Amino acid sequence: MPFESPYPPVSIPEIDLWSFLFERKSKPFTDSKEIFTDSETGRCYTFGDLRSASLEFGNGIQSLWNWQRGDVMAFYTPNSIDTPPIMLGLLWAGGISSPANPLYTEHELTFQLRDSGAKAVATQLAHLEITRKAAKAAGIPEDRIILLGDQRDPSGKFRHFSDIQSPTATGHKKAVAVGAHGDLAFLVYSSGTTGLPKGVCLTHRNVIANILQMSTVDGLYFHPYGGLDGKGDKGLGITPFFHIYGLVCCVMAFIYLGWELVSMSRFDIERACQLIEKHKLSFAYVPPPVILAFSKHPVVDKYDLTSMRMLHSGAAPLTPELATSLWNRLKIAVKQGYGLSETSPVATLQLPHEWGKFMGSVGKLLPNMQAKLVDPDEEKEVAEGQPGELWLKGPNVFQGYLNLPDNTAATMSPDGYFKTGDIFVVDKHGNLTCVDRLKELIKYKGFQVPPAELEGILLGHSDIVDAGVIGIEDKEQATEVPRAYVVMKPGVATDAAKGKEITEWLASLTAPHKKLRGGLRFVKEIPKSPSGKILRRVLRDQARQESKA
Ligand code: 4UW
Repeated sequence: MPFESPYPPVSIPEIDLWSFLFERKSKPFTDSKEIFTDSETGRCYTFGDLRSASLEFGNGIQSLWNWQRGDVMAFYTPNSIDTPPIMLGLLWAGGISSPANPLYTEHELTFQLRDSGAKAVATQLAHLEITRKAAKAAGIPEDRIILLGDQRDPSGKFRHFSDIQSPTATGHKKAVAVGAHGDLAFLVYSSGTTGLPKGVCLTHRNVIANILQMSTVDGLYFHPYGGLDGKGDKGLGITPFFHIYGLVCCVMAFIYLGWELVSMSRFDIERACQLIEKHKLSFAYVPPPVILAFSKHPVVDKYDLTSMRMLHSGAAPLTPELATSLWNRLKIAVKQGYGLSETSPVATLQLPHEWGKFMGSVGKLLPNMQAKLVDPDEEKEVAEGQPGELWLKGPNVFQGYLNLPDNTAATMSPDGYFKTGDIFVVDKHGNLTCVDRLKELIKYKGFQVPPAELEGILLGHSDIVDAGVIGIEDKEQATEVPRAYVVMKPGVATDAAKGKEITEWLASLTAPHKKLRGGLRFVKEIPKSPSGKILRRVLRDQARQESKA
């Protein structure tokens, strides 16, 4: 039998995301509430600033570029407090936001710009060179590249977003379709269960639903307007805004809740501790390696972190040992959540007060969601207590992969469930625990590394005839790391120098999180099924044997 969320359903308004955030009839904070603060300069957007800055930007792109409903803008930038107002202005003007990892190479960015059909890119001065090259390759004119952040282009050629903002008087908010299959708000990239990155289509309704679903559950303990001083929580903004986790949980939900986020453009444990002490930060959404840093790094002892009442871990597995070690050291509790780009992203959350009771669990299904645990071969529900692939249904489930109907069909069941590719067990209280991953994906510190993408690049090397990539566990760093198995052309060297050469060559073509940190192994053949599919499980077993030896 499918199981339901134990929480009462939330009602999801038929409205666009901009109006949902900025036109609420009543909210428990004022327009002068600080929402995004830059950790380095102290520059800040209040709720009122966000509203007006986004209106001015939306208005600007309508008058300057004749921005149309459905036009996509890409974001290629580290965390910046300017990202939220630009994105929301874009939504106001009917646009769709497609964020990309700012460490992407030119090749990776070009792929996303082309695939998403982006008509403009927002970036920062330090990323301008790659942006220019990728935009050129994707046919985006140079005057559609805009800068954000504190640095302007000294040559004056590339406009800062503030030069585009114009007074709101002439603007027209674009009417977007808001129903169950309404207009898209975000186009984020994920490899899903197999293959290369794909555009995950998320509507305004998907995102609004997820903000409401997650804030209802977190609100049971983290009363939105509670926090340390009765003014709401103050969060550490280290989770990337370009990933669905940061984009929805840190950017959009913080605006909705009226919480303040102190934004960091890159993670540094000492700087994070300084900011917690200085701003008396009380909460953060983070991936497990950040929990590891807080629980193990010696520098943490120098700072007063007592304001931090809880951390939330998501995007990759968190072991009970790690949660316990943080508690023992700092008396900071860690609750866990689980989700995917395809579920906007949050699907389950641990109740804050249950973090210690059901350690290792990712909590219960969010309101308005249903789930099944299914035997992936038989496509039948597993017996009670048995592990099975998690299939999900709910208003936060995506619309499909952009222009890929076959991939979309393969990931949806005939009765409308989304197949996550993750294996779970569920206990009698409805607590879900992730026990394995069925799909190909590797997660390095919460970032996706699609094995098929690395295999494709490796096969492009003139000395390589076959390749298979898997993730192996790196316990010290609390993450998986990619490892490649390669078959070389006859007569080509298979020594350490050759391994280093290929590893470095691959690294030059990909973002740093895709580096072969788990090493490269020369093999005689890649194990394959009769249909030619790489048997990754065989490679994983080999890796396990090797680590035991
Ligand atoms: N345990 C084990 C987990 C977990 C996990 C995700 O890059 P994507 O598409 O999406 C994300 C979403 C992050 C996220 C979800 C829900 C949540 O509460 C939260 O904190 C607020 C963050 O990373 O990758 C999706 C894949 O990542 C793995 C899993 O394999 C999933 O299919 N994953 N969370 N707690 N694995």
